[in-house]
Amino acid sequence: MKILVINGPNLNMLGIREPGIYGAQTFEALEAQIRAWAQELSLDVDLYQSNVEGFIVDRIQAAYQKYDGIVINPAAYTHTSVAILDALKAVAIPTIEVHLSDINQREKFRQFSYISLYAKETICGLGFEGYHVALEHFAEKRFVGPEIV
Ligand code: CA2
Repeated sequence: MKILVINGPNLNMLGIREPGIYGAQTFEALEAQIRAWAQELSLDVDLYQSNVEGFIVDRIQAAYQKYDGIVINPAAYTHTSVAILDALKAVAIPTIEVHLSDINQREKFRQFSYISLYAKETICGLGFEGYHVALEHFAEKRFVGPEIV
């Protein structure tokens, strides 16, 4: 099973500032952890990070018919990006949204997610473990096959 993990803007800065919200571990540690979990779960995983909305849209479009699932932390684009929502709908790949922090307990502007309008599930507030839970959902084949929403 092929899974694409996408991380959005500023997540590459993890561990550098705001450890109280996002933890003290680096982005490199997160990517290493995701690769290790994917291997344990026998998932074939590709990782992508970008600070640029259009590049994320391009990567999602390039995933069309090539992946069985997407795990995405769109970071700040969660709250603003109809373009990323539309790209996910266009490729119709089952998607799980992950956030390190619990966006529902933060500022009002973080409490709405465009991506949740498409995602099968949104996992919030578990830190790095949220990506593990998302990968487990795919490994357990909870969401199989494309759907037109
Ligand atoms: O909780 C999450 O995972 C977020 O997607 C993280 C985003 C934020 O905009 C979302 O509302 C929730 C922020 C990404 C990382 O931002 C950093 C800021 C300073 C230092 C390190 C990372």
